Amino acid sequence: MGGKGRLVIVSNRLPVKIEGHPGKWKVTHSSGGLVSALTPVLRDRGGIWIGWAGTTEVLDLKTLREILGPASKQAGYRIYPVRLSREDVDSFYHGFSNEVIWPLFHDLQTRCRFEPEYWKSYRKVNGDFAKAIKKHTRPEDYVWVHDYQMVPVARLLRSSGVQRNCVFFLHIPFPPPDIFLKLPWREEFLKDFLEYDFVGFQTMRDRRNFTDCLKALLPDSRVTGRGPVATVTAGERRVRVAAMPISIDYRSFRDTAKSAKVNRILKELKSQVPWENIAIGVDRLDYTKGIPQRIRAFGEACRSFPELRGKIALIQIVVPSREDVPAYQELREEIEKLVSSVNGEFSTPGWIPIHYMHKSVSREELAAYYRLADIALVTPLKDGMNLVAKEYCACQVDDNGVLILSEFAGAAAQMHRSAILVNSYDIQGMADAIHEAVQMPLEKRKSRMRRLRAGIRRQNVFWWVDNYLRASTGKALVDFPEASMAPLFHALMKRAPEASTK
Ligand code: GDG
Repeated sequence: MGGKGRLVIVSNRLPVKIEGHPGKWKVTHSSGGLVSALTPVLRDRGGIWIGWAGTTEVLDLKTLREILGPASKQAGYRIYPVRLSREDVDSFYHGFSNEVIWPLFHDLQTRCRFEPEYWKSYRKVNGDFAKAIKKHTRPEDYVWVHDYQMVPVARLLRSSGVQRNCVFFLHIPFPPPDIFLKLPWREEFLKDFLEYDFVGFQTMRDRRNFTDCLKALLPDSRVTGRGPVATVTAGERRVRVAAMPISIDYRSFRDTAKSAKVNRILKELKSQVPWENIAIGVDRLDYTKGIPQRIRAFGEACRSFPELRGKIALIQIVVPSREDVPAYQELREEIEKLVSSVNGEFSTPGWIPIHYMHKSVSREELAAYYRLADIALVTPLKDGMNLVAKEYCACQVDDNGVLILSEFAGAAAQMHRSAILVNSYDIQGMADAIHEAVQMPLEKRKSRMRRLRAGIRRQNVFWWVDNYLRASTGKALVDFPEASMAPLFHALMKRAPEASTK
């Protein structure tokens, strides 16, 4: 790593997306965990973000840059778009990424469609990303590639004769061998990971699954070292593999939650949903998030514990996602049927058990909902991390809330001691957990929430990126004299004393 290297983030989606039509282009923020986690980091330190702007309209690069220019200026870092055609989006994005890797890596292999065309398109689009990296970066830059849509980038870059410091982070879980081995292109895909200098996973479980797959498919590979960072040797490749749980900008969520604007929204919400116990669910529309199971569990809680009726409400926010994929449309219909069935069974004049919203809310509204909720239901069937669990806690400025957390979320590895852990497939178990949360004495709620918040405050997103940089480059942040590093360094310094105070 040279001292002049810039941070280059590469991900399928840019943090902004282009919508509209010629003459009326609109640039909006994209949502999702990766963007939520990385935006504060680049905003603080500058750098480059390379990705797709979410439109398949045939726009030349000059026009694309013109549309994105103001957003890039405002963001404080450079945004370089990669163009994708409609066919690319169908086969690479909806196809290989979301109908093969996404379900397979969330242990839902029966949802996979192993189409050979998808694989070809996946590699072609990754080749396009490799070309963009070649064009916009310098040899001393630090290229940080993100997530399952972009695995072959390092190999394709290398095979085109370009040398870069390339590291990778997988935001989703890595499956165990009995599931991974079903992938028709398993060996090549696994070898793609080994083309990076450093590969980060969310949890030790994911890293172990990865090294178990290596042992199964590449018997001459060796894993050495214990602790969060180990070394894999396979043929001529030596790659460090690590468990590095992602986090949130704790301070920003906490401050938003305390702001006058959020207090105003909260006051209004309290008058609209006056029940003693409010539970909240916030998820992208996705079958991995366990939304139908959660709604059934909430109905079961109303059935099994009649004393809850009239006293508890669930607010379920479902953010539209992958709307043109039939499986997601079916999921939406399933959720809406379940909501109306529970509401039909239990509503009384003046009380509706489930308040369902299929829309995205502003960050302030989100913080107000988090504050309003006495209980968070974070119950994915499987999740790399789940940032909602951490955001909910950061916004509990009165230390009041109870977190009900799926044992299959990566977040459980860090939060299991002070959350109520559930098996998100166990409807009765989740209903019992809701009852337990309602009954939990205030002091117990507070001491658990304080512990959860202290953990996230310490291990926030800046801690994550600092750790990642140290582990992947072998240098501390202060060893990078590049000016663009300074803002992050200052951000870290500002945050350091806070860890010991509140
Ligand atoms: C992937 C992995 C991993 C949601 N609704 C609204 C809104 N959101 C924001 C949340 C949160 C983000 O979206 C969702 O993050 P998750 O972590 O829950 O999930 P994925 O999108 O699936 O992300 C996941 C993550 O990457 C990071 O590594 O944790 O496991 O699957 O930040 O707040 N934000 C606003 N309005 C909404 O309506 N403003």
